Amino acid sequence: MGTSGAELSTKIFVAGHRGMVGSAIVRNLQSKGFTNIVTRIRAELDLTDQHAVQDFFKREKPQQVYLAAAKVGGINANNLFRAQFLYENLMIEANVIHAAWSNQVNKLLFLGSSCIYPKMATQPLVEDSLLTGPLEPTNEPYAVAKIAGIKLCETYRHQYGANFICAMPTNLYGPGDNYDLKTSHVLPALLRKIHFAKIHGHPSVPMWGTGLPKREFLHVDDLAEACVHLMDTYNGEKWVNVGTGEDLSIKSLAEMICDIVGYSGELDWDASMPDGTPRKLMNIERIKALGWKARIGLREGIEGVYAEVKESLT
Ligand code: GFB
Repeated sequence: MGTSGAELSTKIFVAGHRGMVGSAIVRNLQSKGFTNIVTRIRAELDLTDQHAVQDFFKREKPQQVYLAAAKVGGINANNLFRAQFLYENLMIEANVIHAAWSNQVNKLLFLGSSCIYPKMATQPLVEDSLLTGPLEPTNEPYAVAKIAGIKLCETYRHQYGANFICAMPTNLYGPGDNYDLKTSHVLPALLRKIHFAKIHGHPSVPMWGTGLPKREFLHVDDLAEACVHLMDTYNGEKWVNVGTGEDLSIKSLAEMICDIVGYSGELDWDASMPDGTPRKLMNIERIKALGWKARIGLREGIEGVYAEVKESLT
């Protein structure tokens, strides 16, 4: 293995293994032959409970931690459940990062989000644009929590020498996504809505916003590969953007999904729903220089996901 010295028997805690990101990391580690992966469902370990997290780390003594546990959601969930997005994410990060340090974890990878960058930051978003301007209001609580997570890793590194690193993924999709239309991200929402309109013969599909904002989408299996690669090879203080380097408008995404699903009706835009950030394309020079790039093209990735979930979408 690489510079982090991970052997296949390294005891690895994947926090959030039931989520889309955590489950992809577990799949990736298993495919590489890692044999000592520790996971806990929420009923066994509530990550917002400081004492429970401390007890767990004391008992299990993991050597590495992937911190993929988080309260996440699309623009509507972020906007509505503002207190929960701030409180739960702060608690999870503070508890896990502190317990990892106080129980001598060798290395931890914290997962953030592209929404940490200012709403009007220059595109593509470079890592150094953090805290240079105001955040997008719809997801400010989530972004503030994720920025706090980065700062925890940075300060535990400075004060205690902890090897805690951070990855900042762009918008993600893939197996295990959330298809609840009230709380989901845009890509699964569009797959479900457009599929529904097709099978019920509806002439149009209700869409939120103007369709003009641009987003970058990364398949979660590509992200998992990036995380395992960073854990293996990267020991830097600076957080690392993870994306494809390409974006498209929400309207173009919707048209691509109509094409994949085989739907030829209209898109009915509801401008009373929020657009969110106009654009958040990642600058991915840093991770490219570290030897990683995305492999799954957007169309191919959506086709794969659609084939998997099609039967269950109603
Ligand atoms: O993935 P999403 O919900 O969140 O995408 P963000 C929102 C964009 O898609 C907005 C449009 O421009 C919406 O107007 N959109 C159109 C829809 N139709 C729909 C729909 O049916 N559902 C949804 N959800 N959107 C999230 C943040 O921002 O990005 C999180 O809230 C996180 O904090 C995540 O950072 C990566 O991309 O705007």
